[in-house]
Amino acid sequence: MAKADYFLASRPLGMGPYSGDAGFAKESGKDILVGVVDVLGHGKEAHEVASLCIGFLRERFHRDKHDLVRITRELHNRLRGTRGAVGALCRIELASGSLDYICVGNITMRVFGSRAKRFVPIPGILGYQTRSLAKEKANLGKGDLLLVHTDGIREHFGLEDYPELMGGDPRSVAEGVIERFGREQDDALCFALRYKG
Ligand SMILES: [Mn+2]
Repeated sequence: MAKADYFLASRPLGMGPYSGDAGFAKESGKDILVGVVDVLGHGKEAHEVASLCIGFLRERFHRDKHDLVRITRELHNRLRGTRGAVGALCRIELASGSLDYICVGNITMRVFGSRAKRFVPIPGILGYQTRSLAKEKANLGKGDLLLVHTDGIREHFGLEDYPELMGGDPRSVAEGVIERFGREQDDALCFALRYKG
């Protein structure tokens, strides 16, 4: 049985066609790799930079998925001269629920469940300036829900605002979070992962 279920949902500003938010999630042997970016601004130009980020990350993770600090620094360098982006990278080890992550700038990462946690991002903008980058660690418990979302979604909601969050499958959760808490003035993207232990 799968150790985790996950889904990535997005909704471009004004229903599209271009979004400056982009993400990917990929199972790779014993782990799941996740990347989420929010490029500054909106529209076609932001979308092009977002696609560049995801292309870079996919290719980069294919070569080496362990050194998140190095990958983030390389993405930072790759984005110099562009409008810049904020972003989060995660690697979730399926057997243990161990989560390595780096989150730079205004991206929300939260865990709901037995090990509820709100992660504190490193201040900065990839392509411009970041504080010194460091990988951080957390652990997911059985049944925990990890959310990674952009600032096109209000960050201060709780279980009381969305009680179905803990029982829902990742697709309904990711889509439901955008529907309920998405801001109309921005692109929105939400990754949801349920760890099944
Ligand atoms: Mn945004």
